[in-house]
Amino acid sequence: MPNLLILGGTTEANALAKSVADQGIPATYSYAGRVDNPRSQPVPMRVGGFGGAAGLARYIHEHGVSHVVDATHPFAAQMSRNAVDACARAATPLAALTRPAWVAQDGDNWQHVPDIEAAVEALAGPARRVFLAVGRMHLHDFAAQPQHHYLLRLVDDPDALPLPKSDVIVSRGPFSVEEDRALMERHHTQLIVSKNAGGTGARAKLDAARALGLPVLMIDRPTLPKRTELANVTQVLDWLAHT
Ligand code: 3Y8
Ligand code: NAP
Repeated sequence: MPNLLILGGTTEANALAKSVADQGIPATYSYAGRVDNPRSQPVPMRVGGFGGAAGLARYIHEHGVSHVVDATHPFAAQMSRNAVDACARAATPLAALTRPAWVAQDGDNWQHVPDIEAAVEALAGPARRVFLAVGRMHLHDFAAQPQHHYLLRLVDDPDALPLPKSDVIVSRGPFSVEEDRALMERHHTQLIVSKNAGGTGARAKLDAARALGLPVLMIDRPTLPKRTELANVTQVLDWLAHT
């Protein structure tokens, strides 16, 4: 019988957890502990870092983990690198459950930038009303462009904010096009800054931007190490059965 470790924190990880629970496959769902109240799961959860790749390798050994599925967010690059390193050390099968990057469609007005700092540089210039939908962890980077009026969407109430002119919406998503369109109209948004997360949970703001004819500053994904990549839960269950 496998003993699966799911590195979670995404819609896809949640779908996998539901599936393995339904099938009675022993699994543990792992959160980093980034937010106050992470969504509960139908399998046992653990919260917090492992202590680098060495810590993860130790966890795998001590808990008799037979397979690791990295279903973390495409921007959780450090976790993904650690998983590749730890599973190589522990000789434990690893597969990533990923989702394709978003691609611009007719009517989209996207400017691609390679990373967060390039997005900050691209915001140089006269003050605008910017919907900064990149979460909390990188807000301090944008303090380099204090001239804008920012609309911030965060999972938890922030304590201190590094941006002088900002409105905060506390909401964890998944989001809807109608809500995101109304939100941007209410705030007279002129530009959206988004990570290329892919998936369904965060794409509403892009469809709303298209409908409103607004430009998007799209932050491309970090490069990740080579590893087995699977596209859906069925492929993961098949991989589990044959690895
Ligand atoms: C802690 C665990 C589900 C899964 C929900 C997905 C969808 C909604 C869209 C916007 C973009 C953003 C952010 C976002 C999305 C899903 C998914 C996704 C983006 C939770 C969750 C955890 C986190 C961590 C959080 C980060 C932040 C990023 C908010 C749970 C809700 C902006 C990424 O306050 C903080 O410290 C937030 C930190 C990492 C990025 C950042 O840099 O701040 N996610 N998000 C996970 C852990 O502890 O291990 O409670 O579910 C999960 C989800 N967030 O179906 O319910 O699957 O992508 N999460 C981005 O994509 O740009 C919001 O507002 O439009
Ligand atoms: P990260 O920068 O790649 O990871 C930083 C450190 O956080 C890791 O080295 C690890 O600590 C710990 N960590 C990350 N994910 C973990 C997990 N699932 N379980 C246990 N420890 C974890 O990660 P991040 O970008 O901060 O993302 C953190 C969590 O939020 C992940 O679960 C991710 O799926 C979710 N998330 C992130 C984003 C995003 O935009 N980054 C969006 C949606 C959801 P140790 O080195 O101590 O092991």
